[in-house]
Amino acid sequence: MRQPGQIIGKPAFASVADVSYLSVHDASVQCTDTANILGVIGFGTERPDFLPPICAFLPAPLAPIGGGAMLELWRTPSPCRPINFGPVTGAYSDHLAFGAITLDEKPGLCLEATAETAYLAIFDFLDQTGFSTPLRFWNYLSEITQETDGLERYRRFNIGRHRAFCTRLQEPLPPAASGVGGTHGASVIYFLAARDPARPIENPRQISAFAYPPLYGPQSPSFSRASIYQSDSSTVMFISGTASIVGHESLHPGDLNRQTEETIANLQALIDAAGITGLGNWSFKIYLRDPAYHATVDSALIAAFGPASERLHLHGEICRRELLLEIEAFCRVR
Ligand code: 3EB
Repeated sequence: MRQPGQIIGKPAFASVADVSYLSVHDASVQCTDTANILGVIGFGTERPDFLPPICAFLPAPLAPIGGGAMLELWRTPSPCRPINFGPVTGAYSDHLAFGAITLDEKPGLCLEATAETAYLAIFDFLDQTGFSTPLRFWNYLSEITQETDGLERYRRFNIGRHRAFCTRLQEPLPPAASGVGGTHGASVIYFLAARDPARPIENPRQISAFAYPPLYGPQSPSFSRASIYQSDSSTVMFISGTASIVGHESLHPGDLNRQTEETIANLQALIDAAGITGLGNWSFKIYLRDPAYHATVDSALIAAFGPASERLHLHGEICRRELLLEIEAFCRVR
């Protein structure tokens, strides 16, 4: 029999943080106790009715593919409390904090400045809460590949993020992240943070993103390819947004099947590089330039990781025009 609070299809052990991708209905059925909700992200929905106003909620500018609205739910084994600081809204429990911010893009202000201001506010939140180490960032930017005054918005974002990291990031390497273009609405950033750092992991098949040559913009993107976070009770792996890039080059432009294979080879390389055994259930978020790619990518992921993995497909713009998809992952380690 299912225990209260146990997540269907998931192991009964309590991971330091756990994610679920659920329809609004399934989430309302499962979340009879909302005390353990660290944060919720809405795809194709505003705050759902079942979620108490004190729970941290962020509507994301990406639409789910293949059905109705979806929620990304981060839960922890211990109770969560809300915490807001400046423009950052979030929550924390024993080991982790969650936070979210919507970028305030004012006319006449460049995205470098807006991104730097947002990240500085995030670092203020981290300092204030004592969860001073960011573990994982999600960056969803509107019109990500659009040029303004001769420079692409993603490249401008990289400049602003880097400036904030230079002055405030305490770790020598940037955390894992995803960077994807939204299809509607304002740009947002959300994150998980801890009191102690994760172990960053790079992909031997790829040049580190933070070492990309200037071909991809005046400032390379600040993120690690993956990380392992170990608390006293459990270990989890975060894999950053991963695409069909080998070295620093995009491979197989326009070829969905081969980009999917290359992306899965990169995910596999990161898992191998992590050198850990006992990897448990996988959760994947799949960002697709065209919703029609859904079936191809989903069956390739099932073939590689099994049908028990959790998969959320989202319609988003990838930050390089030639890339058709990007996949991120979260894994509980036994
Ligand atoms: C890449 O490998 C693809 O800017 O935070 C992936 C993950 C990508 C994170 C980011 C960008 C970011 O360069 C794009």
